[in-house]
Amino acid sequence: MPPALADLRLHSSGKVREMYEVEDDLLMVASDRISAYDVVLPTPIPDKGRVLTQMSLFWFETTGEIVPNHFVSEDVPDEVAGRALRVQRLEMHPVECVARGYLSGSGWREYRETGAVCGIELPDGLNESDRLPEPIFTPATKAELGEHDENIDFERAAELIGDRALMEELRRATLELYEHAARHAAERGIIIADTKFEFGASAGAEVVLADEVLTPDSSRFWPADDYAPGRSQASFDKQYVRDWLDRSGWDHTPPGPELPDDVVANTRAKYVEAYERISGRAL
Ligand code: Q0T
Repeated sequence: MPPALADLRLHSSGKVREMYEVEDDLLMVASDRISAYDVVLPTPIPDKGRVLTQMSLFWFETTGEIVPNHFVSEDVPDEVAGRALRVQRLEMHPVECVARGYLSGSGWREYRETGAVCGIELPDGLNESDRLPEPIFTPATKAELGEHDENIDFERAAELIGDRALMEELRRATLELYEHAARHAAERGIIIADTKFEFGASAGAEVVLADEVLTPDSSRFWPADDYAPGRSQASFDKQYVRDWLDRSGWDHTPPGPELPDDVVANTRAKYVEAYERISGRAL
């Protein structure tokens, strides 16, 4: 029988999720909190934690041939049932492993300023949101809470990891996972523009996929039927929230405003739709 959440020690907490210690493992708990413009809003989105957890689980179950992962079981305390996973505790590798198939966010910003992203030279004349000739590996260093991750080149990432062969394995796993997931999602009408992975080492394997994976919180999901390069893209999941916030006049300083019921309901429906389209499972 799993313990009650109140009896577990907090391991770490982020803006929208927490990790607890359970014996030799960790409990990864996703909340219904949502952030927009880097601010956690006061209004939760019902079932968001369950959607993100079940989406990670779908990918853990379907990418085990590409790379082993930290998933152990869904045997979790009743109060977090469906929105928590028991995972293997790993020695984390201190580099954020990002794959990009499209030019957006910090990738677009860096390309505009330098013509390259993380030291990878790209063709001239690319536009915002363009699909790249092939997916690229763009590592970053994890920032302190409140700061943004810093893009670094492969050589700097290898120095931080302290093992070039291991860094090459992390790049290979990152690009294989992204290519597999992006192809799967595209067949279901969702563009995964980019995604961030974290890896760690276990006693048995140097490269184990950790964290939440290929969710709308760790990736950019775009609706394929609205895709048009040359501008920023609608977010599959957060577009109702962003549109409403933009019209609210909020200046992006905390605290954010309470969301109206219709924005909450529409946003919940988009998360559920993303999960059901990608997994083929009902929530
Ligand atoms: C980690 C050991 O703390 C984090 O997020 C805040 C909720 C990120 N983080 C995860 C770990 C993991 C994982 N995942 C693992 N399997 N083993 N540490 C460390 N930081």
